[in-house]
Amino acid sequence: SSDETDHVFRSKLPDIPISNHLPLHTYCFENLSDFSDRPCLISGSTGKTYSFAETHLVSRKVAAGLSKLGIKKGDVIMTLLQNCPEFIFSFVGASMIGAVTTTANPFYTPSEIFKQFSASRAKLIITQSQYVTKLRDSDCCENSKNPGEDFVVITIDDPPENCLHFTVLAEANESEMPTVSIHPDDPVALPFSSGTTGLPKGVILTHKSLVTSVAQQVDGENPNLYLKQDDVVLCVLPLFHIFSLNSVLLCSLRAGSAVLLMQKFEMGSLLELIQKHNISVAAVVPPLVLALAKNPMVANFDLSSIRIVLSGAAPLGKELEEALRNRVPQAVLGQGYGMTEAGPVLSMCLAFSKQPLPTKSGSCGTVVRNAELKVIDPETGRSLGRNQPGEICIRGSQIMKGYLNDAEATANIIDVEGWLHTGDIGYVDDDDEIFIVDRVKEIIKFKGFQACLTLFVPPAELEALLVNHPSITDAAVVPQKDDVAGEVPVAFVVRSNDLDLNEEAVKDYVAKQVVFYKKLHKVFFVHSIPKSASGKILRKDLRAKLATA
Ligand code: AYL
Repeated sequence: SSDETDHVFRSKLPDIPISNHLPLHTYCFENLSDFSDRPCLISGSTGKTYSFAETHLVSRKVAAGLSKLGIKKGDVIMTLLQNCPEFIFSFVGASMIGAVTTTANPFYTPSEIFKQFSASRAKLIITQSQYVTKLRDSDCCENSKNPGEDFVVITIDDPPENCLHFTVLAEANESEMPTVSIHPDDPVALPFSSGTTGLPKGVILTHKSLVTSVAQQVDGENPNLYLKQDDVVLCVLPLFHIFSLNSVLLCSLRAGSAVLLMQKFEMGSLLELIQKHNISVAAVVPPLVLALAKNPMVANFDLSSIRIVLSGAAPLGKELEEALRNRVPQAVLGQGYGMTEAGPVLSMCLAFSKQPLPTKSGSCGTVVRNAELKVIDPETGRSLGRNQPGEICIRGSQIMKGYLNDAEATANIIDVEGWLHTGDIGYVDDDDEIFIVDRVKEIIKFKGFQACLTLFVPPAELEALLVNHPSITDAAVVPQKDDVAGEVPVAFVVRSNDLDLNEEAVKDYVAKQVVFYKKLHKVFFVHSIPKSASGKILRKDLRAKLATA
């Protein structure tokens, strides 16, 4: 289909000039002098506060410290951290010297961490002492390297043997920070995502992508997501995930709002912190909305400071939205829709803008400004008009540069005209609002309450583990509906001869190697896995089988 015949949807807000020639850190701190003494980072657990000037200074020190440890432009560092001020100093500090941060999930098992570490070729890890054992775990057979010897490990608390303390970075001399020239197309962040198919892959987000995405949200006369200097923005979703990193942290830095950091989710402390710090903007995910709507404890707290609740990362049902409205009647409730590869934000609720527009419950917003969105027929690729569901595609300077070292996967998701194909099925209504109704991608989404996020389970990753088992010849993993988690992974397994291999043994085998939310909930033994002529697993058939089982 040619551009002329495409139905392209745009924001209702006019395009704005975007300073995406600037490096990300320069852009984020561009207006620093307007609010240098205001609170920037507040630690929820200790109450310790860093002003914008302090945040900027410590980040420069970390930049100098990283450089002293040999980190150069283009090098990758890995954070394996819960939310904490050091996360921000590390990310921004790395950006300042043109280095790239790959953000890893500390709940991951040693082998999952090792896969990300080696795929990203990280040179240094910043973590907490409790996770250092994961880096030297002998269960992780591929890992013949030793932390502290073969790569630098820095901990933000008491360093175990061979590790350095974060002060080597935070107390470095900022005047020794090298000057590097950064190109807008240079990478700055490398989150991992499995996209629409296959194994987790590094998503290359450049300075230009992230500056564009943040500007699409908070810049302009009438910002789509209007954050003010006196806002206190809740940061309980993990910063290793792009939702929190972009829409909470980077947007707040740019706008001059304070970020209230919670290391991990706990209902009682969350409610206390909302009340104590007058949290005004809360970025949440549906499982957290459920907790806020249903937990009886909530009634004992004053939540009247909240003016915006931004839900994202998974569908938020109308009923749940209504239930939350009863708890925070003064707040504007709405959604953002994002995908790591898309930079990440595709659409945002227009009731969050400075001059708010009316919006509908259940919508995940309107496409962000300075971007184009279309909906295509997944079979023919033809673009569709309003109210017709199809695959959502997005184009603009915010989308990823591509997958790390995977030109084929990149070409499969970004077409020659620059459209990124999301694998989400949705439609745009008469008022430009986007509704997501389904997914065509193979990915399983687990609503992980403990991790306070909705988390991806890449079926291909579990299938690779399963066929690695000596008694398994073939396997397929698909989602099964679950009341609590939304979806959980279940496996169809073909045994070789060993009929002793039972369901429990297969579950245990997988459970030992993966983070909790990737564990198999059921195993069905079958004689063969249905496949297409080209060898692709017919996931639809297996899902249908489950539905009737
Ligand atoms: P990833 N409603 C339904 N599904 C959603 C929504 C939503 N509001 N948001 C995300 N998804 C699904 O890479 C969808 O299938 O990034 C999408 O392709 O972990 C997939 O999640 C992407 O998952 C924001 C608001 C970021 C949301 C995000 C989401 C990032 C999730 C910034 O401001």
